[in-house]
Amino acid sequence: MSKIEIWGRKTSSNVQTVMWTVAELGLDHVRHDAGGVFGGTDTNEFLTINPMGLVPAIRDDDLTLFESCAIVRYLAAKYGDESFWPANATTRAELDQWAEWSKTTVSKTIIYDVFWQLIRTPAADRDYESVERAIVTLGKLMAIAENRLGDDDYLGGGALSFADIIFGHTLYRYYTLDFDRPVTPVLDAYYERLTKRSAFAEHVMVDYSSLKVD
Ligand SMILES: N[C@@H](CCC(=O)N[C@@H](CS)C(=O)NCC(=O)O)C(=O)O
Repeated sequence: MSKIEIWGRKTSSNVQTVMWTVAELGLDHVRHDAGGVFGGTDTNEFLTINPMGLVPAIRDDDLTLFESCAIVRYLAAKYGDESFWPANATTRAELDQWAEWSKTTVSKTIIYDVFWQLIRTPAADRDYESVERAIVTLGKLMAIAENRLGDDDYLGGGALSFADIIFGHTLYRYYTLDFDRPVTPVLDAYYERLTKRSAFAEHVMVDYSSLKVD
């Protein structure tokens, strides 16, 4: 099997989902810096792989893919064990609903409504009222996660799955951005558990100060 090629800068949260996955699954891979200051996403060669000109994108043998969560699901289905990607359709769907909720709802709120405003938008252009509203929404979403996790170590119970990757990677930004968070002891413990995983520490806990604009 040849190395899986991954295009994307390590500061991108969407790239981080893919990097965290390949590391958890122990897959032989190489990452090419692309996007942001590295550029390289507007070449004909790259646009053939991802017509959106965004990172991440991957090549695994003859297959090329874009869209971070499609990549995570593909890698999980091909290389993951039973706990990471359950074969049973019902068990997997129960996990996938949390993955989909994380991508469409949690990520949208953390990354686009809060992170983008506070880190990637010049101070003069920030809409602090909309950020405040998004932080309130985020509190409600995290209360849902708190309730879901309950006594479980991970979204699937005792072991990490693809759903934890799609949900958990957003927590590094959630816990490191400067705003007041509601009291969520279960979620705090879950995040703490993730930070103890070497793959999470290496690929998700990536300093994003280089992205900050004043
Ligand atoms: N829905 C896509 C979004 C991809 C996306 O927006 N990528 C951002 C980085 S997080 C990007 O490529 N931005 C332009 C750049 O970095 O040059 C996915 O999940 O992969």
